[in-house]
Amino acid sequence: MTTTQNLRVAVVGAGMMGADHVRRITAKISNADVVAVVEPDEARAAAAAALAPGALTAASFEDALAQTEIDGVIIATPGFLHEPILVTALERGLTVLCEKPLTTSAEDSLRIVELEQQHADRPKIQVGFMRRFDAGYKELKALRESGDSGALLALHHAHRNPTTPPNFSESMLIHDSVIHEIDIIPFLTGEAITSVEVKKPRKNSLAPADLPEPQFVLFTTESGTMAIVEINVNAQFGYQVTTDAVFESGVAYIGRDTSLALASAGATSQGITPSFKERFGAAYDEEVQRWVDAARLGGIDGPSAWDGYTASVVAEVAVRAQQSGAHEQVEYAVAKPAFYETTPVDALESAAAGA
Ligand code: ISE
Repeated sequence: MTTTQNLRVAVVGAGMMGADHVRRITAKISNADVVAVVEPDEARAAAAAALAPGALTAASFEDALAQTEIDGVIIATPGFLHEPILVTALERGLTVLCEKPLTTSAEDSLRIVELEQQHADRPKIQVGFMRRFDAGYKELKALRESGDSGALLALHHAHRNPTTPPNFSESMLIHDSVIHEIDIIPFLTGEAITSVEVKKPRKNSLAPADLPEPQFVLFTTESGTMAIVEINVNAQFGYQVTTDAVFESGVAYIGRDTSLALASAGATSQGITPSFKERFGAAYDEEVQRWVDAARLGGIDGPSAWDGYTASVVAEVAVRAQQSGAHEQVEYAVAKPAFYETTPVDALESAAAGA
Protein backbone atom coordinates (compact mmCIF):
# COMPACT_ATOMS: atom_id res chain seq x y z
CA MET A 1 0.00 0.00 0.00
CA THR A 2 1.03 3.61 -0.56
CA THR A 3 -1.28 6.01 1.19
CA THR A 4 -1.61 9.53 2.48
CA GLN A 5 -4.22 8.34 4.98
CA ASN A 6 -3.45 7.17 8.50
CA LEU A 7 -2.20 3.59 8.65
CA ARG A 8 -4.98 1.37 10.00
CA VAL A 9 -3.23 -0.94 12.46
CA ALA A 10 -4.34 -4.20 14.08
CA VAL A 11 -2.42 -5.14 17.22
CA VAL A 12 -2.47 -8.91 17.71
CA GLY A 13 -1.82 -9.91 21.32
CA ALA A 14 -2.76 -7.60 24.18
CA GLY A 15 -0.26 -8.70 26.82
CA MET A 16 2.33 -6.29 28.23
CA MET A 17 3.98 -5.45 24.88
CA GLY A 18 0.80 -5.42 22.77
CA ALA A 19 -1.02 -3.12 25.19
CA ASP A 20 2.06 -0.88 25.30
CA HIS A 21 2.03 -0.59 21.50
CA VAL A 22 -1.71 0.25 21.50
CA ARG A 23 -1.02 3.03 24.01
CA ARG A 24 2.04 4.20 22.06
CA ILE A 25 0.29 4.40 18.69
CA THR A 26 -2.67 6.24 20.17
CA ALA A 27 -0.74 8.67 22.35
CA LYS A 28 2.56 9.25 20.56
CA ILE A 29 2.71 8.04 16.98
CA SER A 30 1.67 10.20 14.01
CA ASN A 31 -0.24 8.98 10.96
CA ALA A 32 -1.53 5.71 12.45
CA ASP A 33 -4.64 4.54 14.32
CA VAL A 34 -5.24 1.27 16.12
CA VAL A 35 -8.43 -0.05 14.51
CA ALA A 36 -8.43 -3.54 16.04
CA VAL A 37 -7.10 -5.34 19.10
CA VAL A 38 -6.93 -9.09 18.57
CA GLU A 39 -6.84 -11.07 21.80
CA PRO A 40 -8.79 -14.16 22.92
CA ASP A 41 -8.78 -13.05 26.58
CA GLU A 42 -11.77 -10.69 26.61
CA ALA A 43 -10.76 -8.70 29.68
CA ARG A 44 -7.28 -8.04 28.29
CA ALA A 45 -8.70 -7.18 24.89
CA ALA A 46 -11.15 -4.69 26.39
CA ALA A 47 -8.48 -3.10 28.59
CA ALA A 48 -6.14 -2.57 25.63
CA ALA A 49 -8.91 -1.38 23.28
CA ALA A 50 -9.96 1.19 25.90
CA LEU A 51 -6.60 2.88 25.23
CA ALA A 52 -7.50 3.39 21.55
CA PRO A 53 -10.87 5.08 21.01
CA GLY A 54 -12.80 3.42 18.17
CA ALA A 55 -10.76 0.20 18.10
CA LEU A 56 -12.76 -3.01 17.88
CA THR A 57 -11.83 -6.20 19.67
CA ALA A 58 -11.68 -9.61 18.04
CA ALA A 59 -10.78 -13.08 19.26
CA SER A 60 -8.81 -13.96 16.11
CA PHE A 61 -6.95 -12.10 13.35
CA GLU A 62 -9.37 -13.51 10.76
CA ASP A 63 -12.34 -12.10 12.74
CA ALA A 64 -10.71 -8.68 12.78
CA LEU A 65 -9.99 -8.81 9.03
CA ALA A 66 -13.63 -9.73 8.37
CA GLN A 67 -14.85 -6.74 10.36
CA THR A 68 -12.64 -3.83 9.34
CA GLU A 69 -10.06 -2.53 6.84
CA ILE A 70 -6.51 -3.16 8.05
CA ASP A 71 -3.27 -1.92 6.42
CA GLY A 72 -0.67 -3.01 8.92
CA VAL A 73 -0.35 -5.47 11.78
CA ILE A 74 1.76 -5.51 14.92
CA ILE A 75 2.28 -9.06 16.17
CA ALA A 76 2.83 -9.12 19.92
CA THR A 77 1.73 -12.64 20.84
CA PRO A 78 4.17 -15.16 22.35
CA GLY A 79 6.77 -16.15 19.72
CA PHE A 80 5.46 -19.66 19.10
CA LEU A 81 2.16 -18.15 17.83
CA HIS A 82 3.72 -15.78 15.27
CA GLU A 83 3.88 -17.99 12.20
CA PRO A 84 0.17 -18.36 11.24
CA ILE A 85 -0.41 -14.63 11.71
CA LEU A 86 2.62 -13.83 9.53
CA VAL A 87 1.31 -16.16 6.83
CA THR A 88 -2.15 -14.55 6.82
CA ALA A 89 -0.63 -11.06 6.74
CA LEU A 90 1.62 -11.94 3.79
CA GLU A 91 -1.28 -13.51 1.88
CA ARG A 92 -3.28 -10.31 2.41
CA GLY A 93 -0.41 -8.02 1.38
CA LEU A 94 -0.23 -6.32 4.78
CA THR A 95 2.86 -4.67 6.27
CA VAL A 96 3.97 -6.25 9.54
CA LEU A 97 5.90 -5.27 12.64
CA CYS A 98 6.55 -8.63 14.33
CA GLU A 99 7.87 -8.67 17.87
CA LYS A 100 10.93 -10.87 18.35
CA PRO A 101 11.54 -13.72 17.71
CA LEU A 102 10.29 -13.96 14.13
CA THR A 103 9.47 -17.61 14.89
CA THR A 104 10.96 -20.07 17.36
CA SER A 105 12.68 -22.29 14.76
CA ALA A 106 15.08 -21.69 11.89
CA GLU A 107 12.96 -23.87 9.60
CA ASP A 108 9.78 -21.85 10.25
CA SER A 109 11.66 -18.56 9.83
CA LEU A 110 13.09 -19.71 6.50
CA ARG A 111 9.56 -20.61 5.36
CA ILE A 112 8.44 -17.08 6.20
CA VAL A 113 11.37 -15.57 4.28
CA GLU A 114 10.50 -17.70 1.24
CA LEU A 115 6.80 -16.88 1.47
CA GLU A 116 7.52 -13.16 1.74
CA GLN A 117 9.52 -13.29 -1.51
CA GLN A 118 6.64 -15.11 -3.23
CA HIS A 119 3.97 -12.66 -2.09
CA ALA A 120 5.70 -9.28 -2.22
CA ASP A 121 8.02 -7.27 -4.42
CA ARG A 122 9.88 -5.83 -1.42
CA PRO A 123 10.18 -6.67 2.31
CA LYS A 124 6.90 -6.27 4.21
CA ILE A 125 7.92 -7.76 7.56
CA GLN A 126 9.94 -5.73 10.06
CA VAL A 127 11.14 -7.58 13.18
CA GLY A 128 10.91 -5.89 16.58
CA PHE A 129 14.60 -5.78 17.44
CA MET A 130 14.15 -2.39 19.09
CA ARG A 131 17.73 -2.10 20.36
CA ARG A 132 18.76 -1.02 16.85
CA PHE A 133 16.81 2.20 17.52
CA ASP A 134 18.43 2.86 20.92
CA ALA A 135 20.74 5.90 20.92
CA GLY A 136 23.58 4.04 22.67
CA TYR A 137 23.65 1.13 20.23
CA LYS A 138 23.46 3.50 17.26
CA GLU A 139 26.43 5.50 18.61
CA LEU A 140 28.43 2.34 19.25
CA LYS A 141 27.84 1.08 15.73
CA ALA A 142 28.88 4.48 14.34
CA LEU A 143 32.06 4.41 16.48
CA ARG A 144 33.00 0.97 15.13
CA GLU A 145 32.30 2.08 11.55
CA SER A 146 34.38 5.26 11.97
CA GLY A 147 37.44 3.23 12.93
CA ASP A 148 38.39 6.04 15.38
CA SER A 149 39.13 3.58 18.20
CA GLY A 150 40.57 0.87 15.95
CA ALA A 151 39.06 -2.56 15.39
CA LEU A 152 36.37 -3.95 17.68
CA LEU A 153 37.87 -6.89 19.60
CA ALA A 154 35.28 -7.94 22.15
CA LEU A 155 31.86 -7.14 23.62
CA HIS A 156 30.64 -7.72 27.19
CA HIS A 157 26.88 -7.71 27.39
CA ALA A 158 24.85 -7.86 30.60
CA HIS A 159 21.15 -8.68 30.18
CA ARG A 160 19.38 -8.63 33.52
CA ASN A 161 15.67 -8.81 34.27
CA PRO A 162 14.22 -8.63 37.80
CA THR A 163 12.25 -11.89 37.57
CA THR A 164 10.76 -14.24 34.98
CA PRO A 165 7.07 -14.83 34.26
CA PRO A 166 5.63 -18.29 35.09
CA ASN A 167 6.73 -21.17 32.82
CA PHE A 168 9.85 -19.38 31.55
CA SER A 169 11.96 -22.32 30.32
CA GLU A 170 15.72 -22.65 29.78
CA SER A 171 15.40 -22.38 25.99
CA MET A 172 13.42 -19.14 26.47
CA LEU A 173 16.58 -17.61 27.94
CA ILE A 174 17.77 -17.75 24.32
CA HIS A 175 14.60 -17.39 22.22
CA ASP A 176 13.09 -14.61 24.36
CA SER A 177 16.02 -12.78 25.89
CA VAL A 178 19.46 -13.47 24.31
CA ILE A 179 17.78 -13.19 20.89
CA HIS A 180 18.30 -9.42 21.33
CA GLU A 181 22.09 -9.82 21.61
CA ILE A 182 21.97 -12.37 18.77
CA ASP A 183 20.58 -9.54 16.63
CA ILE A 184 22.67 -6.69 18.02
CA ILE A 185 26.07 -8.44 17.74
CA PRO A 186 25.94 -8.56 13.89
CA PHE A 187 24.46 -5.03 13.94
CA LEU A 188 27.42 -3.71 15.98
CA THR A 189 30.21 -5.75 14.39
CA GLY A 190 28.92 -5.82 10.80
CA GLU A 191 29.65 -9.57 10.81
CA ALA A 192 27.70 -12.81 11.05
CA ILE A 193 27.91 -15.00 14.16
CA THR A 194 29.88 -18.18 13.43
CA SER A 195 29.91 -20.13 16.72
CA VAL A 196 28.29 -20.34 20.15
CA GLU A 197 29.18 -21.84 23.50
CA VAL A 198 27.24 -21.73 26.79
CA LYS A 199 28.68 -21.91 30.33
CA LYS A 200 26.55 -22.25 33.44
CA PRO A 201 27.93 -20.84 36.71
CA ARG A 202 26.48 -21.56 40.16
CA LYS A 203 22.67 -21.35 39.98
CA ASN A 204 20.83 -18.44 41.57
CA SER A 205 18.68 -20.03 44.30
CA LEU A 206 16.13 -17.23 43.77
CA ALA A 207 15.50 -18.38 40.16
CA PRO A 208 12.78 -21.01 39.56
CA ALA A 209 13.97 -24.54 40.46
CA ASP A 210 13.99 -25.70 36.82
CA LEU A 211 15.74 -22.60 35.41
CA PRO A 212 19.54 -22.97 35.58
CA GLU A 213 20.68 -19.39 35.45
CA PRO A 214 22.52 -17.06 35.15
CA GLN A 215 24.30 -18.35 32.06
CA PHE A 216 27.18 -17.04 29.96
CA VAL A 217 26.67 -17.29 26.22
CA LEU A 218 29.85 -16.79 24.19
CA PHE A 219 29.55 -15.84 20.51
CA THR A 220 32.29 -15.53 17.89
CA THR A 221 31.90 -13.55 14.66
CA GLU A 222 33.56 -13.98 11.24
CA SER A 223 36.72 -12.00 12.07
CA GLY A 224 37.12 -13.52 15.54
CA THR A 225 35.47 -10.74 17.57
CA MET A 226 34.03 -12.36 20.71
CA ALA A 227 30.88 -11.33 22.53
CA ILE A 228 30.01 -12.64 25.96
CA VAL A 229 26.44 -12.31 27.24
CA GLU A 230 25.58 -12.64 30.92
CA ILE A 231 21.93 -13.67 30.79
CA ASN A 232 20.55 -13.20 34.27
CA VAL A 233 16.78 -12.88 34.32
CA ASN A 234 16.05 -13.32 38.02
CA ALA A 235 18.48 -10.65 39.14
CA GLN A 236 15.83 -9.22 41.53
CA PHE A 237 16.96 -5.58 41.56
CA GLY A 238 15.59 -4.19 38.26
CA TYR A 239 16.06 -4.26 34.47
CA GLN A 240 19.57 -3.60 33.22
CA VAL A 241 20.99 -3.99 29.73
CA THR A 242 24.58 -2.83 29.26
CA THR A 243 27.34 -3.30 26.70
CA ASP A 244 31.05 -2.64 27.08
CA ALA A 245 32.88 -2.65 23.76
CA VAL A 246 36.63 -3.27 23.74
CA PHE A 247 38.36 -1.57 20.81
CA GLU A 248 42.06 -1.59 19.95
CA SER A 249 42.55 1.86 21.45
CA GLY A 250 39.61 2.44 23.74
CA VAL A 251 36.62 1.00 25.58
CA ALA A 252 33.06 2.26 25.09
CA TYR A 253 30.25 1.72 27.60
CA ILE A 254 26.53 2.00 26.97
CA GLY A 255 23.41 1.46 29.07
CA ARG A 256 24.84 2.28 32.50
CA ASP A 257 23.62 5.81 32.99
CA THR A 258 20.01 5.60 31.92
CA SER A 259 18.87 8.06 34.59
CA LEU A 260 20.14 10.93 36.69
CA ALA A 261 22.71 10.08 39.37
CA LEU A 262 22.28 11.94 42.67
CA ALA A 263 25.12 12.51 45.09
CA SER A 264 23.59 13.41 48.44
CA ALA A 265 23.99 12.69 52.15
CA GLY A 266 27.32 10.96 51.65
CA ALA A 267 26.16 8.56 48.93
CA THR A 268 25.51 8.49 45.19
CA SER A 269 22.23 6.99 44.00
CA GLN A 270 20.82 6.37 40.55
CA GLY A 271 17.48 4.88 39.50
CA ILE A 272 17.32 1.55 37.67
CA THR A 273 14.55 0.99 35.12
CA PRO A 274 11.99 -1.58 36.28
CA SER A 275 11.48 -3.20 32.86
CA PHE A 276 12.32 -3.07 29.15
CA LYS A 277 9.28 -0.80 28.57
CA GLU A 278 11.08 2.05 30.33
CA ARG A 279 14.70 1.17 29.42
CA PHE A 280 13.88 1.04 25.72
CA GLY A 281 10.84 3.38 25.67
CA ALA A 282 12.44 5.89 23.29
CA ALA A 283 13.73 3.07 21.06
CA TYR A 284 10.24 1.56 20.80
CA ASP A 285 8.80 4.98 19.94
CA GLU A 286 11.29 5.49 17.12
CA GLU A 287 10.91 1.90 15.88
CA VAL A 288 7.13 2.16 15.61
CA GLN A 289 7.11 5.65 14.06
CA ARG A 290 9.62 4.60 11.40
CA TRP A 291 7.66 1.42 10.71
CA VAL A 292 4.45 3.47 10.29
CA ASP A 293 6.14 5.98 7.98
CA ALA A 294 7.65 3.22 5.82
CA ALA A 295 4.46 1.11 5.85
CA ARG A 296 2.51 4.07 4.41
CA LEU A 297 5.00 3.99 1.53
CA GLY A 298 4.65 0.22 1.16
CA GLY A 299 7.85 -0.95 2.84
CA ILE A 300 9.74 -1.33 6.12
CA ASP A 301 12.46 0.69 7.85
CA GLY A 302 14.31 -1.61 10.21
CA PRO A 303 15.39 -5.22 10.68
CA SER A 304 13.80 -7.53 8.13
CA ALA A 305 12.53 -11.10 8.10
CA TRP A 306 16.02 -12.05 6.89
CA ASP A 307 17.48 -10.67 10.14
CA GLY A 308 14.75 -12.60 11.95
CA TYR A 309 15.77 -15.76 10.10
CA THR A 310 19.52 -15.46 10.83
CA ALA A 311 18.71 -14.77 14.49
CA SER A 312 16.55 -17.92 14.55
CA VAL A 313 19.44 -19.98 13.13
CA VAL A 314 21.84 -18.73 15.82
CA ALA A 315 19.21 -19.13 18.57
CA GLU A 316 18.67 -22.75 17.61
CA VAL A 317 22.42 -23.43 17.78
CA ALA A 318 22.61 -21.62 21.14
CA VAL A 319 19.85 -23.83 22.58
CA ARG A 320 21.84 -26.84 21.37
CA ALA A 321 24.96 -25.40 23.02
CA GLN A 322 23.04 -25.00 26.31
CA GLN A 323 22.48 -28.74 26.30
CA SER A 324 25.77 -29.99 24.84
CA GLY A 325 28.18 -27.68 26.66
CA ALA A 326 30.23 -27.85 23.44
CA HIS A 327 31.53 -25.15 21.11
CA GLU A 328 28.86 -25.26 18.37
CA GLN A 329 29.37 -23.96 14.83
CA VAL A 330 26.64 -21.91 13.10
CA GLU A 331 25.67 -22.80 9.51
CA TYR A 332 23.19 -20.71 7.51
CA ALA A 333 21.15 -22.83 5.04
CA VAL A 334 20.94 -20.11 2.35
CA ALA A 335 22.79 -16.94 1.40
CA LYS A 336 21.08 -13.55 1.78
CA PRO A 337 18.73 -13.01 -1.19
CA ALA A 338 19.03 -9.72 -3.11
CA PHE A 339 15.39 -9.13 -2.11
CA TYR A 340 16.64 -8.27 1.40
CA GLU A 341 19.12 -5.62 0.36
CA THR A 342 17.18 -2.92 2.20
CA THR A 343 15.04 -0.55 0.21
CA PRO A 344 16.11 2.83 1.62
CA VAL A 345 13.23 4.99 2.74
CA ASP A 346 14.18 7.72 0.25
CA ALA A 347 13.74 5.18 -2.58
CA LEU A 348 10.31 4.35 -1.17
CA GLU A 349 9.53 8.06 -1.06
CA SER A 350 10.54 8.73 -4.64
CA ALA A 351 8.65 5.61 -5.79
CA ALA A 352 5.56 6.93 -3.97
CA ALA A 353 6.01 10.43 -5.45
CA GLY A 354 6.20 8.95 -8.97
CA ALA A 355 3.21 6.65 -8.36
C1 ISE B 1 11.49 -9.79 26.92
O1 ISE B 1 10.59 -10.58 26.18
C2 ISE B 1 12.11 -8.79 26.02
O2 ISE B 1 11.98 -8.76 24.83
C3 ISE B 1 13.09 -7.91 26.69
O3 ISE B 1 13.62 -6.96 25.83
C4 ISE B 1 14.18 -8.79 27.23
O4 ISE B 1 15.15 -8.01 27.88
C5 ISE B 1 13.61 -9.79 28.20
O5 ISE B 1 14.66 -10.58 28.73
C6 ISE B 1 12.57 -10.66 27.50
O6 ISE B 1 12.02 -11.58 28.40
